[in-house]
Amino acid sequence: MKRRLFVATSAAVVLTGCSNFTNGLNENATVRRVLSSAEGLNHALIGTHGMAKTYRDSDVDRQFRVNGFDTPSDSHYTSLVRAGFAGYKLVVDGAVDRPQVFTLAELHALSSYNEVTRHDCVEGWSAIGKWAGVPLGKLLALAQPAHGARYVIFHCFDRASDGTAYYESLDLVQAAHPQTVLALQLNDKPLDPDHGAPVRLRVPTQLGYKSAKWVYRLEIAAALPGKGGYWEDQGYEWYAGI
Ligand SMILES: Nc1nc2c(c(=O)[nH]1)N[C@H]1C(S)=C(S)[C@@H](COP(=O)(O)O)O[C@H]1N2
Ligand SMILES: [Mo]
Repeated sequence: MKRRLFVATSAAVVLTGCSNFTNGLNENATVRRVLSSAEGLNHALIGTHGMAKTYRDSDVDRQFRVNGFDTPSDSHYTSLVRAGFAGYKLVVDGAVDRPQVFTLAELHALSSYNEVTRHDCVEGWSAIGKWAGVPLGKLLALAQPAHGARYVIFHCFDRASDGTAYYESLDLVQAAHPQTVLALQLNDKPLDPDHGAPVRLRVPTQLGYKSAKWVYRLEIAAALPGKGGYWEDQGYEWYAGI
């Protein structure tokens, strides 16, 4: 942790002139302000500059394990599945200047990411998959985070057996990482319900639980609710970098 904080501090100096951010998020004044200030972000800058290793198509694992809570079985989700997610909408709201609502077709039109990366679960298994989808930075640039915005909170359809909803969060720096995507496809096929259909977060620079499945809302906020995620609220690390 000490080493990470040290690297974070030195990375902040480089960050202002970083040319890696070509996804448009830089054009937003608020995001630029957040990106150019290490204040309060600490470790997040490491993930921003480090790229997750990419693999060849031939490295893809034929079986990609399903993990976590059960696939939602409530009538809302199952009727979305039956309709091929025609009624699905992704809401981007909260501390933004331009709240957005995207249909699945609109998200597909924005899709530009396609990479083979490894998913690492904290429980000790990994799987290599080919992920395609929308760089999260693109959506944030459209929504324009408001002054004071710091985080993206991912709200999910599924719940623990006690009724607690699964959620996750990233700060705006990690959200703008070029490998942070809202995935629509795994291994050249639309996500199946078990892997988070129709839209899931995919963050290859962080542990598996950060990659929230079944996402229906991105809430931009100045502060985190609780510790920033379902598992974080049980004591797991928030940043969880690999
Ligand atoms: N909504 C939601 N997202 C989730 C989980 C979950 O239970 N609910 N589990 C997480 C964990 S611990 C892992 S390892 C991955 C598993 O993704 P997979 O089922 O596609 O392999 O999803 C993550 N995202
Ligand atoms: Mo996991």
